[in-house]
Amino acid sequence: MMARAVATPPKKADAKADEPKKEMPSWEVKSTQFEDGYVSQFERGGELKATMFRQGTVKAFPEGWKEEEGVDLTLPALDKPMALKIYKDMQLGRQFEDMCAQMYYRGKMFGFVHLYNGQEAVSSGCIAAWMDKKDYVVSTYRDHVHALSKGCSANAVMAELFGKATGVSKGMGGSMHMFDKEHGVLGGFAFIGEGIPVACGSAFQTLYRKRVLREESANQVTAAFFGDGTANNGQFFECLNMAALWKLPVIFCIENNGWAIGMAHERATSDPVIYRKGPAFNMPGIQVDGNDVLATREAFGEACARARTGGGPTVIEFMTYRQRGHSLADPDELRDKREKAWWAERDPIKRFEKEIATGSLKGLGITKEELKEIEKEIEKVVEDAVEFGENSPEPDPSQMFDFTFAAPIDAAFGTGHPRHPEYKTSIQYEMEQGLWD
Ligand SMILES: Cc1ncc(C[n+]2csc(CCOP(=O)(O)OP(=O)(O)O)c2C)c(N)n1
Ligand SMILES: [Mg+2]
Repeated sequence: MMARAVATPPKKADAKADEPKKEMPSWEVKSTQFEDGYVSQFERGGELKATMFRQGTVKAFPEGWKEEEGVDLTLPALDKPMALKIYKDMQLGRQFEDMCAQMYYRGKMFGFVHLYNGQEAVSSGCIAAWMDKKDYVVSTYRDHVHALSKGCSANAVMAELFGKATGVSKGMGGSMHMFDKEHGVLGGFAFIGEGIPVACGSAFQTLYRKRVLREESANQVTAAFFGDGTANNGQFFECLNMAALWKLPVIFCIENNGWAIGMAHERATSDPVIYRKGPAFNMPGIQVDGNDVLATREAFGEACARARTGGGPTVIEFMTYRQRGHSLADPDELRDKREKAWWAERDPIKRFEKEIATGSLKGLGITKEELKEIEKEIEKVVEDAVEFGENSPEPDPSQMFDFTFAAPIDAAFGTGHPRHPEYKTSIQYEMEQGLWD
């Protein structure tokens, strides 16, 4: 047998001992604004890494795309009742989240809390404008406002945040796990991308009921909301493939707020333009100004009409921005101040108010007083929600295991170890030991 030659590794330490240590140049974010767009540029050591344009609505279709027969994408015009409904929903989203921040810093909420400030035009222009109780929404950890737009009461969402038995998830989910069967909220999911296959499953059951069980009423739409960072996750691509293959009534709603915690979208994504991933998988892709509720309403309305009438899925990329840190535990010191200021000027609620007062909705005759009244009404709704949450009972500890999926596996693993692989047994052990007293 031949002896294998073993190379002696060079003595690196000796060879490089005299070399000065190289500092990695840090990234610098440069933000430039244009009349109709915005560019983020990332420089490292003088080298330009990436740029990104933000613009109005753009649509991309697969080559030779033809809508399915019978698909009608004509939308009803935005009338006064709908405009007021959307405005009310945006006010609720904003004021609810502001109150959450106050409650969190007063120690009324536990764990991570991710707020939606700045992105209201997405939830309101999509869910509040077009979805019924019978439709389905899948969300992320940034889920309070999606649940509110879908019809969950502010009381039940606030109580959930307080960990109370009257919460949407009986106080056992908390901020990141809003779930409400009655209102078709299929969950806030904390693991990013986790909700996307759930949305496809939900859309598949609608299709199955329609095509196989021949249920006339089965025309529900499922919308999955998730972020730009999540759009790099493999589950997204598998789901795009299956959704297009089976023409599922699902809408992939990417809320591109430019950041995944502290990672700029452009730095993490080979092609940062997300809507183009729609046609790559044989479905339409739309990019829309996510801070303009009129634009979000139109884009989602069209996708919804397509899904309800058998035309299949759509990808929508909403260009938006979160006005607060990633979560309430994030001091938000990474993002360029000029970038924040640029987006603050484009606040979706202020923009909608302007549109109503002097813009394209002037003709609806909505007065400043009407808007003020709504704002006041919502203040009361949110204050009442806090009172309701505070006065609600804690969940009964005896219910602790009633809503878990896993069956006890004591027989297989034995008991008595605090790190028992089965959650229930582990908790039971801790309780027996008095660790919960
Ligand atoms: C599977 C998984 N990996 C990593 C994380 C950690 N994580 C939490 S939020 C987040 C960034 C998500 O960013 P984005 O999808 O853009 O959503 P945004 O917070 O901007 O709404 C990451 C990586 C996670 N929750 N789940
Ligand atoms: Mg993001």
